[in-house]
Amino acid sequence: MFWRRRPSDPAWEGSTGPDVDPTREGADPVEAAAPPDTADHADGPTIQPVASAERPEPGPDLRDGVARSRGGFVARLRGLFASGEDESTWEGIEETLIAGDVGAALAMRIVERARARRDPAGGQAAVRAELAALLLARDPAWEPQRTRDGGPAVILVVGVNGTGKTTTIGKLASRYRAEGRSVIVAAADTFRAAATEQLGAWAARAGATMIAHAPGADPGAVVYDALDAAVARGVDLVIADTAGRLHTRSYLMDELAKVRRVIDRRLPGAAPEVLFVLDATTGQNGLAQAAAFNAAVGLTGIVLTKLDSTAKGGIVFAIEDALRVPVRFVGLGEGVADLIPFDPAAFVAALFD
Ligand SMILES: Nc1nc2c(ncn2[C@@H]2O[C@H](COP(=O)(O)OP(=O)(O)OP(=O)(O)O)[C@@H](O)[C@H]2O)c(=O)[nH]1
Ligand SMILES: [Mg+2]
Repeated sequence: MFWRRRPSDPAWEGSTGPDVDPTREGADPVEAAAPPDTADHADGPTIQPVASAERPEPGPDLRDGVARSRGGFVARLRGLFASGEDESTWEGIEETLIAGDVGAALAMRIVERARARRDPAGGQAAVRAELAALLLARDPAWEPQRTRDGGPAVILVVGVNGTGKTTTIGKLASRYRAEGRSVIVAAADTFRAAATEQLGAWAARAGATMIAHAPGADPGAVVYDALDAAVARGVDLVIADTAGRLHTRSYLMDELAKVRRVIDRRLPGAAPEVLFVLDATTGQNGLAQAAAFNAAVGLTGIVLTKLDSTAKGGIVFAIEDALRVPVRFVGLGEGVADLIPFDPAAFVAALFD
C-alpha cells in the first residue's frame, strides 16, 4: 500500500466553509470504483496533512439557541394556561403541541396524562413534567469509545441531503481535537463533487487528518482505508461522512448498510456510534427518515441540527419517543462551536424557564 500526499492545492487550503449543492437531492450515486476490502487502490487514498487546530470558540447558550421554540409553541402553551384550565384550554394545548412538532398521537397522549396528573402545581407544570418524562435517561458524560483492543472509536454519520452531516462532523472533530484526541475524518461522501473539499476545510480547521479517494470511489473503501490508517497510527477517533440520501431509495440505503458492514469487518467488535443527523426544521417526516435509517444501519444516536432555526423544538420529544434512541448533540448554528451535548433537563428548562 502507498499513501499519496495531496500536493498543496488552493481548493483545499482556500475553501472556507460549508458548501451545499442543491442539485444533490435525490440524485443517483456513481458506480463504485474499488472494492471496500482492497487496500491497494490504483489511485490511492489521499491524506490531507494535519493543520494546527484553531482555538475553540466559546459554545452557544442553549437558552439562546432554543429562543424561537421558547417564544413559539412554549409561549403559546403558557398563554393558554394563563387564561384558565377548562376543556377548551386542553384542546388548545393539544393543538399547540402538534404545531410545535410533537406529533398528533403523542400530543394526545401528553394531554391525557397531564390531565390525569391533577398536578397541584397546575396544568403547565403537568405538561412540562410529561414532556420531560418522554426524554430518555442517558449518561451525560457519553463519549465515543475506543475498541477493547485499542482500535479507534468510530462515528458513522448518516442522514438525508443537507441536514448538516458534514458541518456536524467539522464541529465534532474540533470538539474532540480540543480535548486532545487525534481524529481522522473519512470523506465517504464520494458522490457530491464538492463534498471532499467541504470536509477538508473543516478538517484543516479542526487539526484533523482527512482520508479521501477520487470522486466516485466506493464509500466503503474510503472508510476501510480510514480505519486502516487509524489503526496503523494509533489514532483515537474516526468520523466518517456519508452522502446525503433519501430514506426511500432502497439501493442508497443498501449502500449505507454496506459501509456499516465494512466497519464490522475491519474492526470486529468496534460498536461504532451511528449518528443520524436530523434537520429540526423538517417536521414529522423526520420520524419516517429516522425509522428507515434505523432499519438500514442501526442508529445509536441522533444529532438534531438547526434547532436555532425553528420554533418547533417539539421534534426532540417526538424523535426520542418514537425511536428510543438518544439525541446526543444539538446544532444551534453554523459555527464550529455551535454544537452542544444534549442534556434533557437543561433542554426542558431552556424551553420553559
Ligand atoms: N442554522 C443552522 N444551520 C446549520 C446547522 N448545521 C448545519 N447547518 C447548515 O446546513 C447546511 C447544510 O449543511 P451540510 O453540513 O453541508 O449538510 P450535509 O448533511 O452534509 O449535506 P449533504 O452532504 O449535501 O447531504 C449548511 O448551510 C450548514 O451551515 C445548525 O445547527 N444550525
Ligand atoms: Mg455533506
